[in-house]
Amino acid sequence: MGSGSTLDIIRTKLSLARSVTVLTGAGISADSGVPTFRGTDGLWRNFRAEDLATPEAFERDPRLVWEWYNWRRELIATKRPNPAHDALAQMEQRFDRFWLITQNVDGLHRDAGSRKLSEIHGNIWMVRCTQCGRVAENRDVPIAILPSCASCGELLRPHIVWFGESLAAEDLQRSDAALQTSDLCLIIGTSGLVYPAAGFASIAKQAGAFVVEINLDPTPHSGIVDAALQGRAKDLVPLLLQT
Ligand code: BV8
Ligand code: ZN
Repeated sequence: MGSGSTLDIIRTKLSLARSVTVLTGAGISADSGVPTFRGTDGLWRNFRAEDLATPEAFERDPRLVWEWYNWRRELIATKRPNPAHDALAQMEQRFDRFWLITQNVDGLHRDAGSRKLSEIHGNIWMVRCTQCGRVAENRDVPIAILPSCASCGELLRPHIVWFGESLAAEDLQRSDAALQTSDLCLIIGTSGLVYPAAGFASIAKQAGAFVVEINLDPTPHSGIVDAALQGRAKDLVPLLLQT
């Protein structure tokens, strides 16, 4: 099917939907200038996210991990939501039952005005004490290395879910509830490689949702989705809202 008819089908599904769930990944922020993880710009000093975003890496070399996060904080601090983020914030207003699940830690959905939102991998502007567990917002760019807790003085870590760490139970429950009850599920800008998020499209599909993938390239999801639009999120997502 040409993308024209596919787009019409998706628009019709959206106009009839009573409950919409959206999952986003780094691809939606690529158009804001935030590097994706597995694209050509996914490396930093020849490390990969899987090497640095782990409790073991932080245990071994907290300075190196904080330097990586400082590099990303400095970069993300200058980035703004793009029309795809804006369109999803508008979509939230149009449906009584809408939920946005993001794997991104850049905070751009929140900046765009999204509130019905689960940041399932955390947020780069939040820090957590390794000792007393206190969570606080910290927007220092750069953050002093090594940062210490205002309450107990112990070492702070990013309040981000690393590989091998569990997602927050509340985020998992809220995401599952949304996926189980949605009749339309949009999967935008994710390579579908990282679990449990990579399994979310199947959950929605099994629950009877019409599942749509928006991505530059085919992904492991492509085999199970009901419709796919190939292209940039900033160009395609706003088109969904045009009647
Ligand atoms: C868990 C925070 C269980 C870091 C992230 C072996 C050892 C240890 C663990 C595992 C293992 N094997 C499997 C696992 C589980 C592991 C996992 O799935 N690993 C993968 C690599 C195989 N998962 C976990 O560890 C998770 N926890 O399973 O816990 C458990 C249970 C009980 C007890 C203990 C543990 C935790 C996963 C969270 C990891 N943290 N981020 C940080 O960001 O600082 S994941 C990281 O990848 C980011 O969050 C990112 O969002 C996420 C996924 O990547 P994508 O968002 O998809 O981005 P990517 O670059 O890959 O793709 C971009 C896509 O966009 C592409 O498709 C591209 O085509 C497209 N695109 C590009 N430009 C555009 C576009 N599309 C549209 N428009 C454009 N312009
Ligand atoms: Zn503390």
